[in-house]
Amino acid sequence: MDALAFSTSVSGKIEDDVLLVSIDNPPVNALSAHVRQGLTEALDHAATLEAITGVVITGAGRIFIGGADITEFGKPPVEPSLPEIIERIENFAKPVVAAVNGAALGGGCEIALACHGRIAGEKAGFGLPEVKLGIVPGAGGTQRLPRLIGLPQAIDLIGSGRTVKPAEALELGLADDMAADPLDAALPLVRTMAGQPLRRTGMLPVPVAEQAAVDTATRKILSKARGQAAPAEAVRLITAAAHNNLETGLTDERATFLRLRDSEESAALRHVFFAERSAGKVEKLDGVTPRKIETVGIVGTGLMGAGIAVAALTTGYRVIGVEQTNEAAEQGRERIAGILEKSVQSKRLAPAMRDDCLARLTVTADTSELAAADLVIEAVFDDLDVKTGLFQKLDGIVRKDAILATNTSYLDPDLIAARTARPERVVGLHFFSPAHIMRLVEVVDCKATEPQVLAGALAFAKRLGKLPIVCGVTEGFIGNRIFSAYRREAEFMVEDGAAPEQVDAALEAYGFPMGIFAVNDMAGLEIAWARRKRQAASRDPDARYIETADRLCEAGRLGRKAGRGWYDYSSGERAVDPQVTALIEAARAAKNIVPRAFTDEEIVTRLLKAMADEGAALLAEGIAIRSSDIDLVMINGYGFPAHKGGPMFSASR
Ligand code: T1G
Repeated sequence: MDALAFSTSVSGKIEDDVLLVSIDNPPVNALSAHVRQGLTEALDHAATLEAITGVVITGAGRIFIGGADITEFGKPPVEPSLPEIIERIENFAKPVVAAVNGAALGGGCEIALACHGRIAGEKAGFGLPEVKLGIVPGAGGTQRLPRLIGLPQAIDLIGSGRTVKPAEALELGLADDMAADPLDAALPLVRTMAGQPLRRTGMLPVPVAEQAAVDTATRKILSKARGQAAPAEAVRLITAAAHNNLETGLTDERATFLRLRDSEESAALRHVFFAERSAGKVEKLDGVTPRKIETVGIVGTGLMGAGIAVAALTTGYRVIGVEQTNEAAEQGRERIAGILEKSVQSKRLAPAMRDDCLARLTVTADTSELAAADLVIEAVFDDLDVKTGLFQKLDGIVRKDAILATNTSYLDPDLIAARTARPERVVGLHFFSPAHIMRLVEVVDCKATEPQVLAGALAFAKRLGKLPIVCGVTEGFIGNRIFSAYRREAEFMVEDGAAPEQVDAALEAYGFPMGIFAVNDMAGLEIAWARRKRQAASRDPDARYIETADRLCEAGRLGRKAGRGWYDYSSGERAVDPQVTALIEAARAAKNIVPRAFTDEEIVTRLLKAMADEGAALLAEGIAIRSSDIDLVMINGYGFPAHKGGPMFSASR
């Protein structure tokens, strides 16, 4: 039977007495207008042909339906709307079954929920991730999902936005059956339904749930919401489904979706969504073949090196860890094995995968083993002579086409490269600790770095599942340079009258998980102190300099680990310390500063501006490729709230 073309992206064919409808709208089968129109045509066709006893809907390629087309948000609506399609499917006279061949997300999951049956293929995934875009499901998800799987489970899935795989979908009742090829089960299923009363999801009662279970699920979601509206609204809509009829619930859901879709929070989260897909796109690398990497050498298996080793091992690379002595090598291996074991305990890693990782790991004191490495990453002490000495030694060991990557945070990688035999193969890979958990990696494009080397490092970071941001060479690259400006502005305001605890509280109210002074205490004050001492000779004497942090360090108040920093931790909790207050007052007096009051709004506005101004400078200097990259660095490396979009997005509103 020839294929029927219902629209440019929706086709059908008759399989005996079943109309098989396929959505083909690359890259993710989003429910663009022509998909919705094609589905309407297909349903009209099925309704009119007596010979057709049922319909199966599936996706072409690896995705079922990736959701509504979020590029249509903010544009004039085009009929038919998704809710219209969904209501049509649910109330269709003939059975409609979803053959879920891949990700069924957002509106895609809502289409599946409206179907009278759902078959999960082995690559199927069901999810309602709308809260990650600052919205709630807008086409029945909050009303149909609880009817199918119960309130607590629906609160968990919609509130977290996570995707469930086939086995869990079956267990939840989200899928009726599983099959390697979902069509193998969908076609027979729809035939058994023909002529029978259909289970219409929206007509099902919401199963009675233990209030305690509902409360627990709700608390878990709201505890992570941190100032976001969408998760709380989603929970409200879902719990209301238990005592509203479907129509009332759908009306409330749609109004809430439209309101949130036009909110600042959703604009920010959609900005982040698209920013993540733009990151790592480097025009000068178009057409460049990345250097092939299979074996990764890591020199230094301390906290950072071990984390990088785990990230590489769990991605499938062979890893050669190198230490200075056999004893240190053994400790390094134990550290790596310990991290893998923790991943197994937390069910993030299967035991067999752990064993496979350990089989691909060598940790040795014999640096010559790095001759086998395609890429060597140094994670040794952040000292220029130590790092350049190591790279000079590696010049005589590794192949001439091997990449040498420095993980330095503050040193100048151009200086390191210039002292090696082949500067063109040196690149920066600035991981954030713990490297096996933090997504962000700054990929530093040094002056001499060859395009294939940069492309190889970038491809490696992507394969690790990281969020790689390419940047040029400047002190602190993108993140630490902006963080220094942010910290400087905060310390200016403290010297002028604000209290550290007020600054931190204002930042936490804005959405940061932790204020900057608490962050400094957690990271430790000594690293920044050492850098300030290193820079003292070249510091601009006319620039305002705040001594307070130096005074704290001189007094041994090096942060949380030392039990005291900007705050006192002797009680186990962070507490304001009168000694610090006195120290700040003394610093003001020494400069004849009369302290003044600050509002929280002024504090946040000035700190956001300090970050955005430094970001603008990074763009002007060509260090950052695009402003959205800067937002991603601050969100993923420094706790900037994603639902505020990042410093550059925030400054643009
Ligand atoms: N709309 C438009 N474009 C999208 C899109 C979408 N929903 N999803 C992805 N893209 C683009 C993306 O920008 C990129 O573009 C390309 O597709 C490949 O994406 C009514 C209202 C589906 C798991 O939140 O999670 O439904 O960079 O690199 O890694 O209640 O895309 O190539 O130009 O991510 O294979 C809810 C979002 C929408 C899912 C595939 N759905 N997408 O991952 O590809 S709201 C979502 C994803 C909604 C209803 C509400 C992932 C994916 P470019 P990619 P991938």
